[in-house]
Amino acid sequence: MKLLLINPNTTSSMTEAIATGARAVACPTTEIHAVQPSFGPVSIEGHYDEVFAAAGVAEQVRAAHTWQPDAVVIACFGDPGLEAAREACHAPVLGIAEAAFHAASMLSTGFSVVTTMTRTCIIAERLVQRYGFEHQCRGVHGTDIPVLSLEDGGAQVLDQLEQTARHALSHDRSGAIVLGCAGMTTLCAALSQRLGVPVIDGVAVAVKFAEALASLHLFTSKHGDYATPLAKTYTGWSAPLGWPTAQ
Ligand code: 2AL
Repeated sequence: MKLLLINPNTTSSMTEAIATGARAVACPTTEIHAVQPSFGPVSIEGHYDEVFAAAGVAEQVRAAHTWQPDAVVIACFGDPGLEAAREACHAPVLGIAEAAFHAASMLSTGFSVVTTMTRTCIIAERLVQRYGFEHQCRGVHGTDIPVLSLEDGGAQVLDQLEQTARHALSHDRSGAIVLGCAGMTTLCAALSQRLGVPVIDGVAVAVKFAEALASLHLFTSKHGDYATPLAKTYTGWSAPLGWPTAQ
């Protein structure tokens, strides 16, 4: 199968790290095409960043149309542009936060999210509400580790994530940890070993869920609000992103 993996930020080293993590868990027959937007923030750490990241996801979904992916994964914990991508695609589209919440709720009665900047906690909390996981998510915890420090942060980053996760497990009385950033994919195995509880990397579970849905020939419903976007003229810098009549 062909899987389009979108890193919604514009840091190519992060796109590569996410792609490496995704390929490590994917079936040998899964071809992963990892992309990032041509514009937008180098990391997504707030509402303002997220607006441009969502537009970047739309751009990449449009750009990959001719490649005809069998599934799409949006690899940022805010799931930017998820519903827009579902309108634009026939293939299943998965966000890593939504996928991680589903996986965590199958592995424990309650989970905690450990994320990057404390200011992003509200984004995860609102996704918990939107997706209906209020009864399973027992807390969202910021570490104030910037997204781009995850990559080369070394032992200090791992120690800080472990410390926050241990606090979350006891404070929230939760049984599993959801990693709240795609950039944490490389740290999942080490954290899992240290904590001895399920540690869920949304990138990994989204890739496996995507493979499962695609192998069952399931697709995004075009009946109702995920119908293909209306053909429309877009103006200004977004002009190339308007939905054409011939799609
Ligand atoms: C993220 C993420 O997954 N990628 C990014 O740039 N920001 N999420 C986060 N909570 O920091």
